[in-house]
Amino acid sequence: MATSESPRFLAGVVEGFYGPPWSQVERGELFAALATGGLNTYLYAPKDDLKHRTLWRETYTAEETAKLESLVRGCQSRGLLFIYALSPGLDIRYGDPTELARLRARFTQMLAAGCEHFALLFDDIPDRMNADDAEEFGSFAAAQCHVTNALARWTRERSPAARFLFCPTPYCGRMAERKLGGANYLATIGSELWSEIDVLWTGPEIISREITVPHVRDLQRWLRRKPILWDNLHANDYDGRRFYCGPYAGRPLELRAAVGGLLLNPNGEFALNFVPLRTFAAFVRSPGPWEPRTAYLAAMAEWLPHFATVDEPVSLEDLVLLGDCYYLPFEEGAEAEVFFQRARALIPTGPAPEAEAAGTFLAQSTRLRELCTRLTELRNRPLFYALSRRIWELREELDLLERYVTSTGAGQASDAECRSDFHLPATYRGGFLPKLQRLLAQRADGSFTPSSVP
Ligand code: GDL
Repeated sequence: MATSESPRFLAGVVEGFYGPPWSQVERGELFAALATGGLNTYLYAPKDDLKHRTLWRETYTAEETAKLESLVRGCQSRGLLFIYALSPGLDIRYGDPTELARLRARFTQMLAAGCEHFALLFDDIPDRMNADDAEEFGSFAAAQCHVTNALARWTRERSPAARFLFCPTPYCGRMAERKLGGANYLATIGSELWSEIDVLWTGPEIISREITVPHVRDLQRWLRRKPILWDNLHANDYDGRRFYCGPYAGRPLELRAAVGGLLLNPNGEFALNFVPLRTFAAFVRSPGPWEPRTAYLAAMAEWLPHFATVDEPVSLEDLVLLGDCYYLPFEEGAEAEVFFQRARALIPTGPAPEAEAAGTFLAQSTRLRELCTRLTELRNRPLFYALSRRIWELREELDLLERYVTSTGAGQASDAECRSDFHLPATYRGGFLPKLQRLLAQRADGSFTPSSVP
């Protein structure tokens, strides 16, 4: 079997985000991209697939099994590891043997579908057990080890080459510091979880700007094994307005030797993951040095052919400008940052800005706004549908800023007012959610305060 010579280092993608899971077609495209990029793993863990979490006890129908079987085959035919994950943590009774039987029933179905590798995930679950479990196991970590060890041993007997992964309840540095899962959680995992089982970890934070070698080494001391990174750098399920097409960044190349694997949990919209995947694959294989921006520009050039429109082609310069507006969670791309600073300098209440500065801003804004309009004519409709809501909003904001700068800028009366018939109260930035968002402002240190403009 293609996957029996399992490479130890796992590098690939975890479909582990909230929201609509990827389609079979998208997963097929993913497997092709993983193989092309020299990656070797796909971890199946779609949060909002009902049978992955909420209905974990139910077995699959014949139709569902057939779909999963075709995914397993799709991976195996390309030499990729298909790892099947189940998340029973919302309501499992850890000490109840019938619960273990249910987990085994699901894994039996997957073994029959040809799957060899498995995972149990305990992220994002209530941080408590029922009274019986508390009495039997004493700690949350011990209860999870009991179930995971039993299932992993059972799996190994049936699939000798099986890799088995475990996601702890505190799965990042901040959660561990806050003692999520109880005192000594990670130490208990280190000593009680079977040493053959790998542990997933997202870094110092859920979304980690940087992941350093010392951070991972420190964790390794607790876990008594190298963690496998579940990297949420490009995940966008926590903010429907954003997506990330910036490069894999904030991780040194040396990290590769300090971890047991690297799995990227990217944008929920499959079509938006071209650059994240390309740059991630390049990072995994890079002989060094690693220059994220260079990798980004190279991947953007490769992405460009996907932007054929019915009419005027999109230029690489325009695509980079757009990509820079949706770069990474903690930074804009260079061109978007310059654009923003320019816009900001034009908005303050002070003296009218220089005509030249306004002119530069207006030219760039028009370019970006017109690009957003041109993208409605993309031939690749899945790509456009993934972009459309975000770039619609971007276009609206650019349009307003241009009107503002034109009506209040150089040569206009000092009390000139800006009004727009296209940006009317309640329809523009309207609705319940923005109203709620205006109630509290977040300070730079992360704390919240009542907003001055409710
Ligand atoms: C999480 C979830 C993940 C989600 C991500 C980003 C892990 C282990 N779990 O906490 O499903 O996509 O944040 O929102 O990362």
